[in-house]
Amino acid sequence: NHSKKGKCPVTHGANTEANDSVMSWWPKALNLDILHQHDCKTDPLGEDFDYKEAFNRLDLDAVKEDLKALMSESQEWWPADWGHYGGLMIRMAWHSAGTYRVADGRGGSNTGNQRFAPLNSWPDNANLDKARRLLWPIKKKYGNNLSWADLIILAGNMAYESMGFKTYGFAGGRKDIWHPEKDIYWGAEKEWLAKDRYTDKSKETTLENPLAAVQMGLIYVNPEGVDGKPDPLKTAQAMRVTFQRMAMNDEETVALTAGGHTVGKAHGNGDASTLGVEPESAEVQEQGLGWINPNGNAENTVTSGLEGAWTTTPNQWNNTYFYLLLHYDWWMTKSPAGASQWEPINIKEEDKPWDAHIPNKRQNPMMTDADMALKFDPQYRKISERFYKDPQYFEEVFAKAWFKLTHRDLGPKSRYLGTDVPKEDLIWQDPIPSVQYNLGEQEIEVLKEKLLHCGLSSTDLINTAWDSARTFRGSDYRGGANGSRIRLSPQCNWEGNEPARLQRVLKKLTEIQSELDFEISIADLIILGGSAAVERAANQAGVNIKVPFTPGRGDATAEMTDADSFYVLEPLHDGFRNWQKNDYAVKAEEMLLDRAQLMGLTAPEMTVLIGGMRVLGTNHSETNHGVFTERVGVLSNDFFVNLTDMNNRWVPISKDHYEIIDRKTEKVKWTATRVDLVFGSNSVLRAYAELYAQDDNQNRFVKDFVHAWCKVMDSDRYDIK
Ligand code: HEB
Repeated sequence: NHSKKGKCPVTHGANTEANDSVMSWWPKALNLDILHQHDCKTDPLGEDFDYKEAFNRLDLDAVKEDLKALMSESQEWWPADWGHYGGLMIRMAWHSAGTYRVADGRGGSNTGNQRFAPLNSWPDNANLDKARRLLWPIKKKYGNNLSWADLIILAGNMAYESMGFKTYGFAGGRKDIWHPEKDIYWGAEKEWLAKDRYTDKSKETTLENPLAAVQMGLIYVNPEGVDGKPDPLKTAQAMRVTFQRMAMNDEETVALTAGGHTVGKAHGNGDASTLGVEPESAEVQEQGLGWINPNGNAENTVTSGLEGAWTTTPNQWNNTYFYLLLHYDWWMTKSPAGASQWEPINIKEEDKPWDAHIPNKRQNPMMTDADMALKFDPQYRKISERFYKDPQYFEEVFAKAWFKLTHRDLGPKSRYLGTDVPKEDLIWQDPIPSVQYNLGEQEIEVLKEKLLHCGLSSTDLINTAWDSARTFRGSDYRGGANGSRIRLSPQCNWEGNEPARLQRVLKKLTEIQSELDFEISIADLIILGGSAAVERAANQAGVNIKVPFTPGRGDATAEMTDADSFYVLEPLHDGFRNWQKNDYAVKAEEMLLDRAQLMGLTAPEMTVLIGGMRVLGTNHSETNHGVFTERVGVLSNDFFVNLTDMNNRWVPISKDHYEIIDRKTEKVKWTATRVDLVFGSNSVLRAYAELYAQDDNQNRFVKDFVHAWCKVMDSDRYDIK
């Protein structure tokens, strides 16, 4: 596209535009960049910056007062509807949180990613650039102590508070990123609002997983109906699927939608086609704003294209949403911008909201197809009627659902910051009891000896530790070894956890625990056992190294565990243990990469872990794939030495399996999977494999393995970080 480059009078040799990446020649290559996003070079605050400390210095009450005041300080460049920015701020907060999906925990409000593409330019996020710009004076004032990510959610809360709704609480702790995420799969489409996310177009339930929005560029569902065709019953199905994908049940879905649309309005009083381009495409003079309206704003604002408020009093919290929805009949009509929307039949004059900008003029309220779904879908209807009759119950459910929506991806309560954290434990926070004991060096050494001579093999100890820790995902901070939920259903029955062996190990560990004259949790024992076995394996390789262990993990009970919400953490593959539950369309190495990214590993860490796990003999169901060594159990660099040895050749024997053959003798030496061989074939991974195969790097290999091992074991220890 850029023939202009050749003609450029000033030589420039850098690839300065996004699609000039050298890898665009090989679009199917593994994108290892996802392991190295948000590195220290993009972050101007540097590695020493501690957001936890910074946030704790913040005068949260002062910020809250400033935010409440801002709500009614209308700015000429973007006049507030009814003199109040509440609706706009709440929509911004909801769209920031609403990208979360349970399947992989990615998306959500915890990074401030709405500042960047693609989210800053999604059609559904139109005019939220104005909301963030309105907040800039507050961000500027409180600076590093208040991240954009936290500010966006807090602004939503303060919008509600300033309109008379008491929120359930607020926790800080969302650290900003400084460039667009590379890991999140938002869908394969190359076109906004395209229609190809369903394997079966007639079934809303066949929405491609993990996606939680029905079309590219939307947060959830199309407000004008599925594929833009109004049909509240169909829309209800699409809502059910998308809200479930973010862990919301029917009651929460009705509460959120109604509570959201109790305030604010939709904007479509004009011709949407005259709007300027989205922020990411806009000219420099627009200064990061998009969707510029040639007809000005205020009463002419165009956002979604729908036009009107939902209630009589759009800048006050009350129950009129359900009154209007259920009391009146509604008919299908078009907004001035031509969007499909529902309007009431024979509405009383005093039930109409005032115009948001023109004095003394009343307007019809409106409903989106999604609002009508709350009236026509039988299950939603029941809930709507209950909420209508019992406003206080509606408030309670909405307050908790809003808190969950805006905090779910922040992780467990131990990550929450600030004075407004609700005291109560909530089941979706995966609570873990804190422990009181403190173990000394001597007790730890005694325990290690016991564990190494209790009759369990090193493999038993290492695998159990690994399995209990590997569920961790940095996307929403769920999973991990703390809580030892591997003891509980459903985890103890997951095929990936080899239930029979797991039971044997847990039984032994419980025995050991009961014989001690001091306290230690099973969660700690599991990790200590694995780490002691790794230490022994390192020593057997001739490297004298200590594997650090930090006690303090608690044991959760079944009552503290929302068992139904754990299916998303089940490993369906684990490249580190060379295993796949089924045959998948996605290549094994891509699944490994996805997992490594969720675990927060770098490419060298992923590499060294694979090489180490193979020679330790940790494969699931004791297969020998990739175990390129004669000394199984010794933490040697043999995997890399043999993988890179040109005396061998590699022959495919089935879709995912290979034989390693001695070129001279033609004997089969070992077998391997794609996950093993990718470390010799991918040019970047091979570079790391060669590094660890080098004669001078055996010590480094062991040191790096131990470091990466501990990183995985401690990945959920927010109490010590
Ligand atoms: Fe909503 C607005 C849709 C949910 C909150 N939304 C809105 C609009 C639309 C919608 C279309 C308009 C925009 C403009 O401006 O134009 N939503 C929707 C849908 C759904 C929803 C489809 C699914 C069902 N929301 C929701 C939720 C929430 C909300 C959940 C929260 C909670 N929204 C909201 C608000 C608003 C809106 C607040 C207003 C804004 C302003 O005012 O500006």
